[in-house]
Amino acid sequence: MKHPVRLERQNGVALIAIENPPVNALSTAVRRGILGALGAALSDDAIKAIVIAANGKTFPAGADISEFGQPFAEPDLPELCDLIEGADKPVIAALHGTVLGGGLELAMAAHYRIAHEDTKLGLPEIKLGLLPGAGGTQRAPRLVGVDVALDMMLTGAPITAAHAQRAGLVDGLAGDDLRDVVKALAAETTDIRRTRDLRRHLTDGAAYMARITQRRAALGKDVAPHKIVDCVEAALLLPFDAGRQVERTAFAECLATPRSAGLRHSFFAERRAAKFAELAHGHVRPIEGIGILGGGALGVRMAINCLDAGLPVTLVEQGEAGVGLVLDRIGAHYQQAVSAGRMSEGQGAAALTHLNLTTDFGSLRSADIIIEALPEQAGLRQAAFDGLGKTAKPRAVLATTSAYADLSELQRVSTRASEVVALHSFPALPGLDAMEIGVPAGVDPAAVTTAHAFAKMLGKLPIRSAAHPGLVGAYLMEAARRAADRLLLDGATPDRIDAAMRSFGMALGPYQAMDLMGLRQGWMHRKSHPHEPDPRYLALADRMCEAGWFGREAGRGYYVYAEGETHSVPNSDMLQLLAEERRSKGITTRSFTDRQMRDQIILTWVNEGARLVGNGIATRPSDVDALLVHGFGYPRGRGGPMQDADQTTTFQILRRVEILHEADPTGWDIAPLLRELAAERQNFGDLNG
Ligand code: T1G
Repeated sequence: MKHPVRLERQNGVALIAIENPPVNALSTAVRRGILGALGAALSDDAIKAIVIAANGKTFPAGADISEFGQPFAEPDLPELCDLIEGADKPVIAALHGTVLGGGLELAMAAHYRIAHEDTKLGLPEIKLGLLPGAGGTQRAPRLVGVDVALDMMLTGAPITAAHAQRAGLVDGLAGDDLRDVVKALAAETTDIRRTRDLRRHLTDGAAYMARITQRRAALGKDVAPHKIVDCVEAALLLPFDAGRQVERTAFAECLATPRSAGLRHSFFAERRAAKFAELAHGHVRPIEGIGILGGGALGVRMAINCLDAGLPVTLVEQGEAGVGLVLDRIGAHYQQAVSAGRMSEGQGAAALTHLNLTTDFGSLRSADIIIEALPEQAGLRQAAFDGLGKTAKPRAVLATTSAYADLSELQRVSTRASEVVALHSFPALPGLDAMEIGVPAGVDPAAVTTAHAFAKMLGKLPIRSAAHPGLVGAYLMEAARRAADRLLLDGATPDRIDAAMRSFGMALGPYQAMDLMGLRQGWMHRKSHPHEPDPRYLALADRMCEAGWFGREAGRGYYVYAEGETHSVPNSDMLQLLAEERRSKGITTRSFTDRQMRDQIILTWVNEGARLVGNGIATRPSDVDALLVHGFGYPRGRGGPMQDADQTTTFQILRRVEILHEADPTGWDIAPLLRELAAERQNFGDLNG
């Protein structure tokens, strides 16, 4: 392994150059390298000043997050920062890229900072449930004052180099000649300005404390924000070293919280999920035009996503009236965006100029990706793919939005087996940015990488599943529905279950989510894939669909959605059907606590996730987590159900599932992988490599 830190000497200036791609994270090896180079430079009488810089795309973007939770290795970053600050020769940091977290803390410990004009600087530790633990809570207030310091730490949002200069975080800006500018500056610098000694932002104690009090009053219940304010308060009230001790203790407390573990798990789960195996050898084809077949809710939403990403769209809908309706819906979306100030009139008009609405199926022939967004109607999708196989240009990616479609059948009818994938989005709610890409056997890697690139262009998190048939999201939703339905059968109600899951932190409860995504798809799937006879099967969703209660788009599902109303109310007719179902099965109802309902659903996801990983539909447990967080609104700070399960042991999880199985054998088909991991005393995290 190439040494991650190099020391160069020139004209009395030592350059400590960090090289640890991709983001120069301050791993143990990098910290050791900096320590060694610093020691050599300080002991070399020919060296008058020191520059710390980094090669590659950025100055260190933080401590190495993958090292947290592992046995600690010297030198620790706070001590290294203290040594840099304590150097008896001027130390200047040359900043570029995204200087974040521990990387910015290292820079703040230098005596001066010069940044490339495009640099972004931030303290995003709060996004990991942490706080700047290498002196940042003590140095930032001394450099930029209590307001900017707290803004940076409590929001985690980066600031521009120009803002940083105005605030006093950097001393100067440079262009692409940054390295030379800093070396020249170092050659003429003799003064040593230690951040710990700066007092100008600490002189008005009353004003400082007023800001501390004001910020503290606005905090929620999470630990890290309170600890950040405590540390910044200590920067005023205590000597520097004492303040650093307060910070050290506070950092350890944050690191130990399940929330931080969950957020750090999510950070890597999202990046792991997006690294499809095909990226290593498939190339991305040009994506210049998108074809969409079907102008229902899914097709309209997909068209808007594409237009917002600047992609020209040809959308085919049946009949002039249908085309007119689609234009009204898309036009209304942009009208609303303009009136809400989210875009200008010109932007709205420009988006619509990239939209070609037509009834002509043949207009899809030029599209690079064609997305079928048709309703779940027997035979409709097959006919569409038969037509696409005859119409689409060679090597056009043919995608269905369906989570239930049998992709191998679509490969067959289209005669384009190497180009067929699924592209499934989730309810249009904040944070639900997953796009599940279903990849059947025999697909060209270039088709997969092109679909992956398309998802990223839409700002989605691509998550791969080996469609079998049906996607991971569909199986997880069906599993949650089955588990929740058994609670309904025994006495719970949809609104109680939904409320329990929302109080757990889910964006939506399962029945709200089903109403939002529509009940028809699942119903059509169940009709075409009859389940094993099960005396405890609740036919409620099927009967609702027979009555046309398909969910939100039909105005009625588990809830009734009154026109123009912002909130929905439970569908009393559905509750009648539920009561009939219970009577027909001779059920004596019982009550459930929120915790019982929540555990039943989460354990279902853990068991189903284990089944999906075990049979290869999901690539790894953390993909199941990423899908539930970014597709279903599972609280990101918990990491996902598989991560939650790893807070105990698979042995204990198996025991709890076995107890549920004993009480309701047809409701629990224990995943073999869960048994294997429990027997091996392994956890799901062991499979996330
Ligand atoms: N540690 C380890 N790996 C990291 C990393 C980090 N800090 N940041 C990124 N990576 C990996 C990432 O997993 C991926 O790996 C690759 O780099 C590219 O990342 C003591 C406690 C810098 C804006 O929170 O915000 O310092 O998938 O896909 O879109 O006070 O990465 O290629 O194997 O995101 O160009 C504080 C987190 C840490 C910054 C680049 N720092 N990183 O975005 O690439 S805690 C952060 C980011 C800390 C101190 C505290 C982004 C980025 P792989 P990427 P990108």
